[in-house]
Amino acid sequence: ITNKSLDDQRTEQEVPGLKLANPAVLPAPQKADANRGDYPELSPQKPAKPPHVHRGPSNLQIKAPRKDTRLKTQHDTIRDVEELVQADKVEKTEKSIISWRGALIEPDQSTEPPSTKLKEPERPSSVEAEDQKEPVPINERQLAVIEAFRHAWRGYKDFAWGHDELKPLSKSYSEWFGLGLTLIDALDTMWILGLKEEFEEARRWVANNLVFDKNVDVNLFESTIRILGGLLSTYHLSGDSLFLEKAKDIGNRLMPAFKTPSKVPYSDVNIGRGTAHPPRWTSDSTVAEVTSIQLEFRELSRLTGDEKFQKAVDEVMKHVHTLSGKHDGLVPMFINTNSGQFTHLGVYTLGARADSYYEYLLKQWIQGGKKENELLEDYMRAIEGVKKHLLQRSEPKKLAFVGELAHGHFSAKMDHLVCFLPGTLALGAHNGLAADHMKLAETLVETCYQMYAQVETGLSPEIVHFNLHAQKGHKDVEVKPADRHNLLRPETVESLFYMFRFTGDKKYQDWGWEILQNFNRYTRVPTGGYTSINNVQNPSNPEPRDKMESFFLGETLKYMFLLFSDDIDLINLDKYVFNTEAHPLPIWVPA
Ligand code: DMJ
Repeated sequence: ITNKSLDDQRTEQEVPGLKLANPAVLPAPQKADANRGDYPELSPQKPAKPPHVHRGPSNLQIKAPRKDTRLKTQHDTIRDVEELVQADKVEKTEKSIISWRGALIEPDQSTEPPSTKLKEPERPSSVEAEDQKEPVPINERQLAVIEAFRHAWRGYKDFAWGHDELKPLSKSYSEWFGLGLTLIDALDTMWILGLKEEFEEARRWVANNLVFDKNVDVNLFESTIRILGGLLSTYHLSGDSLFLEKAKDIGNRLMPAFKTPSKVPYSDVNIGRGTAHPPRWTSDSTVAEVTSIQLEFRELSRLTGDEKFQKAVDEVMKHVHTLSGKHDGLVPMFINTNSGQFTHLGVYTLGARADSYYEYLLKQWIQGGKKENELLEDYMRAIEGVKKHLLQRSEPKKLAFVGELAHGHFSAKMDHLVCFLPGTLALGAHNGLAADHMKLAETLVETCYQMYAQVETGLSPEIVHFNLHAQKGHKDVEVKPADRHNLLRPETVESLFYMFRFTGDKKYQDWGWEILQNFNRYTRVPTGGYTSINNVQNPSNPEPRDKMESFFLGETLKYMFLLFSDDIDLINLDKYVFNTEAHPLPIWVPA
């Protein structure tokens, strides 16, 4: 989620079949991550190798298709959820969490499909070694993703080149930071999809036109996950030091955000002036925002050998770890930059303003080689909190969903953003965490899919409300008029990707394929680009919003491409961890 307001939209109607909607109002906030304790010493990476940009994308080697796991029946699913909900009622004490420590890493609990568990001869993991592999043939669904990407890119190139976001209907652009956001967010996607020409052209823009010395306010979280994250992952994939230089530059310019009385960063930084400030109306920051910048800053320290980046973000995590105001590991949505305390206590969600806090707890733990116990503890405790307070079942299909808690009252509301959770749970289970996390992931990803399948266009709204009581003629999923927009978000496809990687069950690919087709049906603009829409319930007029978010290229299409691939070495999840904007960063101690 973003805090930005929508730019004024031009009302010119140029695209047959797509009608411009009234200016829409976007809901506000973002996501975040977690607490941390002791962290491994900074171990600066070896000096970067000479650039090898001319190498083709590392689309690795052909693997035997994995065995599909048994397809779960609806009955199995209901039983699993019942078990989980029951288990929640069983008292969960601090003790049980602590006892997980050390007992957690059980390779036998790994969710890797059987074929990948067979030990292969050790292969060197370096990028150079990947170079020598035969490229994997691209399958038809992946080709369809490439075609979609090219279509989106054409719109961006023709009407928004070098600007932040394409407005595909008005054939123009909008600026948020004025930093070519879509182009930077899309760099590693082009690399992974093998779009060499497009990549080289975008690289030239970065080399010649990307300048951070600008009097402009940027949001710390957004620019970290999209720009810093995008540059770092592109550096790793391409080996081109240009991207590391740019990453260092933006990283340094973001540092003033941490100069606050509490060291909890401000939300906004002027990257030209070196000043930072909170939003105009408050001195609070969003919890998710201040706790979901860690993967990127930690990696920047490792690459540069300059520990200031990691120190700053670690301080935030250590501080959040000790804070009171959590509810069985669940965190409030706001934190004050002066006092360092949580504010607006009593509201707990896995959606906007808290989401990536949970995601980054697990991912930092993985990034750092599974040594930082406080991160793991906080993650495990939070998932227990989710099960105890937020997990419910809908009627009539008894879909498991994650609702919200406000001052003791449960609300059956779920943001699409929450659909990152099945993927994160599956990633944790793959890394040896509790096996019931994988069960929960399976049930929740089914729900996220139903948030698409039960809606008229087959596209999910931004927010759904689940029915808790069976009513004749009512579906599980209800949509309020204010929530029926779709911003081309990635979370469900992201989770489908993880689920497919870890189970080999092709139903996840099929679900993703349906979603891609519905994006093509309802959001594709014939003259180039894709657009957010205002009404997922009206197939005859989905009311295009005239905006293509950068994460559609950075995340949604990338996860689609990876989902449709049977090659587990195409961004191997034992070597890379994706930041919350789908930019893969290396795991420091790969499995
Ligand atoms: C992206 O910027 C990131 O995934 C973020 O974590 C949440 N919002 C968007 C996508 O929905």
